[in-house]
Amino acid sequence: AFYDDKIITYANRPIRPVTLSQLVRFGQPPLTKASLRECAQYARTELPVRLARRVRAFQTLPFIVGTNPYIKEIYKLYYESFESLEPFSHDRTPNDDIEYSENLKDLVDRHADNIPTLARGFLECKQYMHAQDVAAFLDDMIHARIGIRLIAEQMIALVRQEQTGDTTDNSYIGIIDTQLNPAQLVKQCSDFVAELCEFNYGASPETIMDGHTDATFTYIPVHLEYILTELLKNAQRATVEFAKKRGLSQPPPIQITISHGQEDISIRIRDQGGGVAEDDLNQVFEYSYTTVAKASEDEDPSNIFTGIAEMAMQSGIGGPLAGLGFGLPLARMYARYFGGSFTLVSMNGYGCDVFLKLKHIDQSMAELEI
Ligand code: W6P
Repeated sequence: AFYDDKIITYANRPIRPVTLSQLVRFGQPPLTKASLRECAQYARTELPVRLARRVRAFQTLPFIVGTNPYIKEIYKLYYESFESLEPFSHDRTPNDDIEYSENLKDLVDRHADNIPTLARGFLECKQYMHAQDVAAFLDDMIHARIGIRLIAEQMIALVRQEQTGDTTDNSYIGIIDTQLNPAQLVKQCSDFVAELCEFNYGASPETIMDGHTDATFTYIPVHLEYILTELLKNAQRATVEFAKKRGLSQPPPIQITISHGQEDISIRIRDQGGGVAEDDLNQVFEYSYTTVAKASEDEDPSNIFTGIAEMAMQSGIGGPLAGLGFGLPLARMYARYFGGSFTLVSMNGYGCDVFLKLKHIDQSMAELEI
């Protein structure tokens, strides 16, 4: 096809990593034509490169895997997205930001279910690929997807900001919050998870918070929201199940400590859910695409995993993946995306500590290659 050569050309161009501070600078109020132009110019040249690289990644899969309907569907989606966005990279002085932004919205929507679809595809191709190769492909794909969506959504948000003339003194710059209060988001996420936990188990643990609960930093709320929801879901579920097993009338509380340091914001989530056996510790971060693919077929309403996934989907939080075997690897990928980390420490027979560390934006962390 006509676009095959173009895809090779674009895919061979280097990625230009985006930094949080760059994204913030683009949208620094007052939003000027020039800064919108700068962001648009970056998106217009960068997205085709990133999409072309995704197309190429699919082309490296074993031939038979590429014939799988689910895999092929996502491959075609990337190919078509490249075709629809590539023309926008040519104009030197484009005046079609609104049309471009509509295209990006379409891209974001159409790619919404990529990961469960890919999971389904790879499940059917198990006999043709090693699990490590699938995991490497998924790591690369999911990492790239985060970046593509970040650039697209920032552009969409800035165009909307310009359209609505919204220059109110809110703390948002596009999809970035310059005054994100982690304690507040922890509260919001733990209330949400507790409700689902209550619904599935008839009980939920209390959340106790201490440390620097007034701290604020610059971050992407939807990323932190995803990470926290995922971690809290695991912590609450383990706590309630372990309390039942021990015949406790009340599940013990989850303790959360927030600290605001020179370079990072740290969040420690401490549960008394019995901990994770040594042999299972590594597995916690492995893609379990079996569960993702299966969940939509046979949903067990008594299972908090599927229950939460279903409700999270309806409320728009977490998406269709929540708690389905992709949850923790994805949460860790979000944490690492801008140089953060999270570590799970098990106190066997008692509970788990999760240490989440996120860099302040002023350290100008760039998205990291994996
Ligand atoms: C557990 C297992 C787990 C995973 C992630 C976060 C917290 C917890 N607690 O027992």
